Amino acid sequence: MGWKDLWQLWETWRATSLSRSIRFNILLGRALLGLIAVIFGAALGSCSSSTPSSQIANGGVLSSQGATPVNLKIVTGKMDGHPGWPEYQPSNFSIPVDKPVVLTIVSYDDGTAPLPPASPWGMVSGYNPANGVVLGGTETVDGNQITSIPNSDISHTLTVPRLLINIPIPAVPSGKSSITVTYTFMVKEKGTFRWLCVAPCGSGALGMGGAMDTTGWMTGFMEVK
Ligand SMILES: [Cu+2]
Repeated sequence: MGWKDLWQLWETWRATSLSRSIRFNILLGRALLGLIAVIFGAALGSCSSSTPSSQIANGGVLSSQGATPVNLKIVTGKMDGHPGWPEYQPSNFSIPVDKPVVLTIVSYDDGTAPLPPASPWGMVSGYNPANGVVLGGTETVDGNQITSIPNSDISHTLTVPRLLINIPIPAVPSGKSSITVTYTFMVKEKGTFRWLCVAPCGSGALGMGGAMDTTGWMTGFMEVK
């Protein structure tokens, strides 16, 4: 055995032990990743189990049973003493975080503020995994469950852009003095979220001025706490 052979032997041994240690490290890495995945999965599991599964059915529609009631009304400009300025009362409201809420909106407004035919704001929505809204998706109008209102029948909306919440409110039909809309949802993130009406119910040529343009009338804040 000459120097070259010894050198060759050393190189071979080094190469195999090196690749062994790399292989070992990869295995160790995989085992650690697996362990992290298991722990993370368990944590996620325990988080989602804080929401009773019986409250979420039909792809996320919450049951209104046991939900916290929050009541709003929409009055006309005549009623609030500012003709042409319809108003949400109250315009600032709060809801509990991570709990089902039934929002009831009683509107006395029989005027429409039609949306353009292609507008998506006639559809009820309320699902945004990024912000943790658990739903929405349907609303009731005088007790009937619906998922959209024809754009030509819209009077107002309560829209929370950051949470992808959209609650269309139809005009009060003739022969009735009010219309009642309910919307059941849950927000899993604390914060102060601006809501607004997206139907052109204000003043000016486009209907976007006045009440539409003024916080406290057709726009305000929902606090989740
Ligand atoms: Cu409005």
